[in-house]
Amino acid sequence: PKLTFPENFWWGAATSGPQSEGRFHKKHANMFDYFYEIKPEVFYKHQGPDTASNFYNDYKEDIRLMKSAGLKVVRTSIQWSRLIDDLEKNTVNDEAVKFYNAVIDEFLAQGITPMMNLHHFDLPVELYHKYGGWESKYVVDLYAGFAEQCFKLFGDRVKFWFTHNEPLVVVEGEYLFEFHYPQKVDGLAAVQVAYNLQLASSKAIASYRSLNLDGKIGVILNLTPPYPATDEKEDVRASEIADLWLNRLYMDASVKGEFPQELVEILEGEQALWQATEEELAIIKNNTVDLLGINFYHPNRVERPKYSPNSLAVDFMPDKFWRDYEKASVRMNVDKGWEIYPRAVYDIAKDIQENYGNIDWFMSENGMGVSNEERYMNASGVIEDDYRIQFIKEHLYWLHQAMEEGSNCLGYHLWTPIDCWSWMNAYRNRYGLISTNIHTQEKTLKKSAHWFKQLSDTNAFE
Ligand code: BGP
Repeated sequence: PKLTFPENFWWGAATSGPQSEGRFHKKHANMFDYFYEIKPEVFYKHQGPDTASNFYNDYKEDIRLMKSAGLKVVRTSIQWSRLIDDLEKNTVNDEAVKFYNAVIDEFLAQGITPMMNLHHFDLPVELYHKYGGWESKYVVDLYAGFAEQCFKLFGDRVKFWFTHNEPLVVVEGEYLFEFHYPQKVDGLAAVQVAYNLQLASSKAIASYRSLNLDGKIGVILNLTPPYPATDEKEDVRASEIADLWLNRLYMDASVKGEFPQELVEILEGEQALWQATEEELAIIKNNTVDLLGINFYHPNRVERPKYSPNSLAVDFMPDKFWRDYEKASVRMNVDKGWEIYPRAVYDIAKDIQENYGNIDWFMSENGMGVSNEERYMNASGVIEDDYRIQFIKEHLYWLHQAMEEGSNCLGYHLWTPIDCWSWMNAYRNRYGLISTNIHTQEKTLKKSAHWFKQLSDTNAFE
């Protein structure tokens, strides 16, 4: 059957500054720049973020290619470690201002709506070394100052802003599971950082509103809908707790301005509740988002904890559970080890509709990471990624279904427009509509780019 989407649907794709620009002319190192300096061996094939996908030098050509792939909206991010010269005095770097102005103007000239995110795992590392990074409320205030600079400099042309990408991943990667620098395992700090990231988001929103700019501001959250692995009550309960910690903490605070009472009680019971003041809670209450970006990659199959946790917050985390979950009947994205379960898109949309006032939202990331993608290259150098087209179709099918039932979904963004660098995985998993030869930086539309162009031109697919 033919599925049709609204006329002005946001067909788009997402990337980030640290994963696309390259380190060229950057004054400060962010957390990942530094991590690579001290431990290159933990990155796939020891490849770091120095060149990324060379967007700093190639942005014109890249944006032209994005246009050819039918993208109407593109999200990237402004790097704090690039834009700000003196991190404490919050002064701007002229060359960076020139660069971001040129990028924004180029997007607009090509008829692409730029969306800007302000934090994509890329805190300037000095702020971690001096103050403990997101553990510190002083850093929260510095971040709000950086955000204000961005709004003032670019808010006349950028009409969609996001305060963070996946705050949960910062909490997990830096404070629980050791996959991001500083690789701490500290449940109490994790709880504080989760709160501070929320406070930072709310303060940035407050600053945006006080400037009276005519745009919208939100946050990008990765939702990993939990499904109990069995219907035994221990697994069902573990799944509820996972939902509180992974999803509701950020969703409730961002949309309703308060933290889920049940989670607060659990944390209080463990004497692990964050240090919150009345004044901060009022800022959170009064500065909820205009819209939500939701990243969805995989569901969680939650089982009761199997091990004895060595820190409090680990007890709430289902990470270990879903990593262990594998069943022959489940279709896996084998390269990532992530289960493919498109129906979760419908469940997410329904949840937003029923529990979050049907707030405006869009799918801000969804995608299929494939390693060794060159194996699908045809004689003329084009990657024939029919699996990606199929993947997108299946997710759109469920999105469409939810929209038919009244979900206010405004768009679908693929991760990512152009194959880019990605954290520990470096260049391992390719997600783009456009391929990058990482040696020559040559970029080529994949088969999916042509398909996506048609989708975006017609607002429909069969
Ligand atoms: C998301 C991040 C992106 C990107 C993506 C794919 O969680 O927001 O920045 O990294 O995951 O990740 P990877 O390339 O590691 O498979």
